[in-house]
Amino acid sequence: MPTEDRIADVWGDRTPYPRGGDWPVRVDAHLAADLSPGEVDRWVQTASTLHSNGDAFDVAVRDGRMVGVRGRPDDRVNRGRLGPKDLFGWQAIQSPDRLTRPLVRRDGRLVECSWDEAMDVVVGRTQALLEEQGPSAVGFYTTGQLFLEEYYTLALVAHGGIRTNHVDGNTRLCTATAAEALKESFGSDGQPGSYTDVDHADVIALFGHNVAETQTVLWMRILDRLAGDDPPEVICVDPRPTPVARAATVHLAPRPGTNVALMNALLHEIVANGHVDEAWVTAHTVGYADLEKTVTRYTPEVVSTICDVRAADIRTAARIIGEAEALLSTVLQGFYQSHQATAAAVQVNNLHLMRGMIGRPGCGILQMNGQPSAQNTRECGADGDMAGFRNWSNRSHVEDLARVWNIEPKQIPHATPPTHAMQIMRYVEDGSIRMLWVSGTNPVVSMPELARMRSILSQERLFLVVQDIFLTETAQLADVVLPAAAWGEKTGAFTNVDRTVHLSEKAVDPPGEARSDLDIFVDFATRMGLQDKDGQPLVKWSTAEEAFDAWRECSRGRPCDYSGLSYDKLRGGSGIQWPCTDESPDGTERLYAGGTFWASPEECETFGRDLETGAPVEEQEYRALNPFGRAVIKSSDYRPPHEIPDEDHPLQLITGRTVYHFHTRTRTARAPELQAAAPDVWVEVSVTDAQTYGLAEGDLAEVTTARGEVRARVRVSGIRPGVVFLPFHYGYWDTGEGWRPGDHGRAANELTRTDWDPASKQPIFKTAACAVRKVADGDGTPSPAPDNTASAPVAAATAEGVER
Ligand SMILES: Nc1nc2c(c(=O)[nH]1)N[C@H]1C(S)=C(S)[C@@H](COP(=O)(O)OP(=O)(O)OC[C@H]3O[C@@H](n4cnc5c(=O)[nH]c(N)nc54)[C@H](O)[C@@H]3O)O[C@H]1N2
Ligand SMILES: Nc1nc2c(c(=O)[nH]1)N[C@H]1C(S)=C(S)[C@@H](COP(=O)(O)OP(=O)(O)OC[C@H]3O[C@@H](n4cnc5c(=O)[nH]c(N)nc54)[C@H](O)[C@@H]3O)O[C@H]1N2
Ligand SMILES: [Mo]
Repeated sequence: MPTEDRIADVWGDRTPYPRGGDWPVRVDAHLAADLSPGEVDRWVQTASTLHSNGDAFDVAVRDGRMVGVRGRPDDRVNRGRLGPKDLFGWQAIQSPDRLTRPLVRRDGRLVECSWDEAMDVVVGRTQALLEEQGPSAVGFYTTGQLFLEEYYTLALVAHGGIRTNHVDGNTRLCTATAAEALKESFGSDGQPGSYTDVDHADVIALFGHNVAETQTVLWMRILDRLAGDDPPEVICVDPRPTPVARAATVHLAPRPGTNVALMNALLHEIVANGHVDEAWVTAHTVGYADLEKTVTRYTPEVVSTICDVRAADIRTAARIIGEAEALLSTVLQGFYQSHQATAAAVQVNNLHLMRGMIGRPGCGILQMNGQPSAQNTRECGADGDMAGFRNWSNRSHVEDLARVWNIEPKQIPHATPPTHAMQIMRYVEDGSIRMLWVSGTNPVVSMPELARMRSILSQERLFLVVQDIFLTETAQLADVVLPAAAWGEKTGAFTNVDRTVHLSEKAVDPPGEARSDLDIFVDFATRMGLQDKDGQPLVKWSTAEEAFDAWRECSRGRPCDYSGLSYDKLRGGSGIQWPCTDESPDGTERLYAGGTFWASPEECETFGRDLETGAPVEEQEYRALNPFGRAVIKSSDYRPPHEIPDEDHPLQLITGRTVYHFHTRTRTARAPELQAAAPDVWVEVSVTDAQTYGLAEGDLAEVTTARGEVRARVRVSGIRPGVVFLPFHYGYWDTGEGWRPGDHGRAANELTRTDWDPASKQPIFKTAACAVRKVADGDGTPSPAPDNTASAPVAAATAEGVER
């Protein structure tokens, strides 16, 4: 099919395959208009940085410019397939409005300057603050979108050089819960499963995960199984009629924020139906007795009233899961961005542990990541974790990292837990963090409660450094803006959801004076004169490959062991899954194949937390659980969402994504095909609520919470009654006007609240109480919402017979 049609036909043609079969190759490609493959100078190997799936492809280069992309048929992740953002998103990199020179604020305005001037200002301010207040004055807020080498360098500079523990990533908003849930159950971060589990599963359950729009190629794999012999049953848990819900055998559409109750009912049924693998549970886990007791109360009838889901549907889903021979589960933001995020995600792990379904073909758990390199932020410790999944509370782990970095253990701050992003912002607000260095994230659009974010980040007393490829909403508030080289303009490695490591090579030069994030961090370390304990430079590398090799050593012997990988090995062929060592030179398909976990007190990444309060578990308490090599089953009672509807705000607001845009759209809005497919914000309401509030398709509505208002045109969709959905992609830069106090915004985060899950500290983007009212009639045209996705108009959905 012509590539242009891949905007309308997101998933392309089917290549069916049977259970246990090999997923066929299908090579997707897109070349700039009027170019033929023969006119391409060279193809350069890379993978997608517009989601977490790790789709491998080559970039076409002609006359020093990117001119297209082509999927890599040999790669284990995508076998040549690409999604719409992969096919069209690269164009943004060559947008004429890229940042090309550093900027500093003079007399209130950002003006261009040289790198020397910019770095002098940054270094001067850092040194002054260290002298005046010490490391606690300095914070770093990074991303899940740089390369592994960049995070590892940043983690070393921040933890080992500046010695602050105010270090986190936007992964806090994204996959902090994935990490926490894996640590709680298995002792360490690291995805147990593999994408090849799709090939073998007879049941695939998706919990709060719209994979069809957010990892389109993984969904193509599932669609191809559904079109082949012996297809799997699909269970979908989502309050919206997503494409996943439409393909599901059972769609459970719970009230937002009731996931733990629903999970407990499923677990209750697994127990009641005798579907627990008791021998496996006894041999490989601790804590089951508690869970059995906790779930007794959660009968389908009781939970049916909490979640507003039919008891019969819960029973059907539980029976399908209980009778599965090979269950694959995925979990994402519908679970993670909620008040009981970790508690809910852990119950999915428990489902697998109770059924002994882990570590064998088809029996995968994917506590999904979202961003392309979120996994690396966590592995390298740029999110505040200790590099290599080491344990902050384990003295010998701190000593071991100090050995790798050649510094004294006491130089690595570890007396208090690392500061999470929401707390970093709080410290900035109260003035104790006086310098914040933001790299690769746009918090003025993506963090909760934007009025508060704007006031925090525009304070006079704050020294704000923003390192980005565009002059974003956040960069506009900075004191210094550092222009970064983007993906395609620099080399580095990164790791997808199923631990597949890809190399991304430099294809073209960065614009103007833009430099890679790696160069910038190394330059900062050099100018600061950061040293190890022998007076040698703390950062001992300058190229990406040297940084990668240093990381291999840091990861050696840890769960995320990269010691057997090298750039050479990652060139050509397929990406490779860690752990990759001398003993497993081709990588490792599944973790925990032998039912032994990274959970012994000596090895584990954390002793865990109380899921309800977030209080850390002490080492003695953890030892008493006796998890030596055994997984930990942690149960949890359901608690209602923190903000529940009332008279003034009778509806529930959830927020999320559409297939065509990536986050704050700095890249997708600059790709014409993607921007045209979803040009502006909309709000989804149910037929019932449309009637109650007198709303019709295309009307202009105002959505209000206790934090603010957003105006958007109405899409009447199949969303469950009582729930309103806003995409969070739309900030203000391409509306041509900046934000002014009193403006009605269009960013969903004007409405969300400053609140988080106690265990993972991930903010709650998916439950708020809101009101909706009509502001003006529509002009007879439909809202700008896409018609072929979760936001499909209810009429179209009915015409296809796919009504909820
Ligand atoms: N097209 C596209 N793809 C992306 C991204 C993007 O911006 N655009 N971003 C990437 C990133 S960083 C991430 S983290 C992932 C996110 O990927 P997803 O988690 O799949 O995306 P979301 O739309 O945030 O949320 C998923 C679903 O959660 C449902 N939901 C809301 N509240 C609840 C609830 O209380 N319970 C349950 N069970 N479900 C609920 C929503 O209806 C929504 O369909 O996507 C990645 N891929
Ligand atoms: N309401 C609501 N809010 C949400 C969510 C939600 O579902 N609902 N989801 C949350 C989630 S899961 C996420 S991941 C966040 C995402 O939130 P953000 O991280 O703020 O979103 P992005 O737009 O991806 O921002 C990445 C920035 O990095 C820049 N960039 C790209 N490449 C490079 C590079 O190589 N170097 C540097 N230095 N910069 C680069 C881009 O231009 C962009 O400004 O949003 C969160 N916020
Ligand atoms: Mo994310």
